[in-house]
Amino acid sequence: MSKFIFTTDWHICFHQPSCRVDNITETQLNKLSSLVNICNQELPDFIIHGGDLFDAPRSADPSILNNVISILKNLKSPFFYVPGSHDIYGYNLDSYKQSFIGTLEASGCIKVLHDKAIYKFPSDLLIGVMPCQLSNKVEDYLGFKDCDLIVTHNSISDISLPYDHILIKDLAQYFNGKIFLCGHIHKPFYIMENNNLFVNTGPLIRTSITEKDIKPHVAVFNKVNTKLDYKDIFIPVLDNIFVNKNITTESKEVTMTFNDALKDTDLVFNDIYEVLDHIVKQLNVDPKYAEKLKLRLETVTKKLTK
Ligand SMILES: [Mn+2]
Repeated sequence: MSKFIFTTDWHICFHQPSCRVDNITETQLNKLSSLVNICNQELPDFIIHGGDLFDAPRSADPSILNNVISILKNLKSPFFYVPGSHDIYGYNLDSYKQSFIGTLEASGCIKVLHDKAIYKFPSDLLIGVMPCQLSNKVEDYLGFKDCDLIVTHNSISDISLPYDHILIKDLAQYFNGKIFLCGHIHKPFYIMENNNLFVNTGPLIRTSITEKDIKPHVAVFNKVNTKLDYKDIFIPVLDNIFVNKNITTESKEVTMTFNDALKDTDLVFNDIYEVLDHIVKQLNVDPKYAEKLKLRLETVTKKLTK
């Protein structure tokens, strides 16, 4: 029997996100304490984190890091960590050592699983680890066929995305009875495909207006032989923390997401408006803001083509 908790994409940030009106430092430390309490009540054999613990590799001000360390030191279960895209510089996975994640590892709070490899875990579970940026191809996962769990910080999605990703249906056909713990895409899901369970718990700290409706939670798994039970435990959140009626701020957030989504795309579009339409649909952007973006794009296009 084994019991474990999956959590991912905490995105603890060093600056106040423009879309939130609470005191983010205070809120995120409270949230982290709630999460640690939940873990200590559940007492899993281990906790596994899917990456992006902080929103950026490091900050000049280490105060939040010290607070995070003192909270995580209270955890009663071992805490394993798979590096995410926000934990490293450029595409250099080794650079996590210079990030706050490296300091957390040195403090003994977390154990970083930094290589693409198979690890033997408490309760004899075999875990295949795919840290960030290492793969967006199904073939790269085939070495994990004997694993019980696969943890990844690459884009695994049920719908096609405007950047590199693997579709769940393409990956699932090579596996049977596995659990895929997915980070990176801030979209919570439980999806069964070909007798495999794909899980993403989404972010803990919502740093963008597009994440407003996400309910932060951890996933608790109980595996007895081949029988698997799982449940979500929700982290308490404050009400009304998002800026309302501030079109400028909200459209700025959407524009930032838009810029991110444009990176590394290999889709073909006939013009910039098709790109916009595609992203607006993928991200479920409110039509009001989509219209605002379109107007902005028209203004820029006019200026550039003068
Ligand atoms: Mn992330």
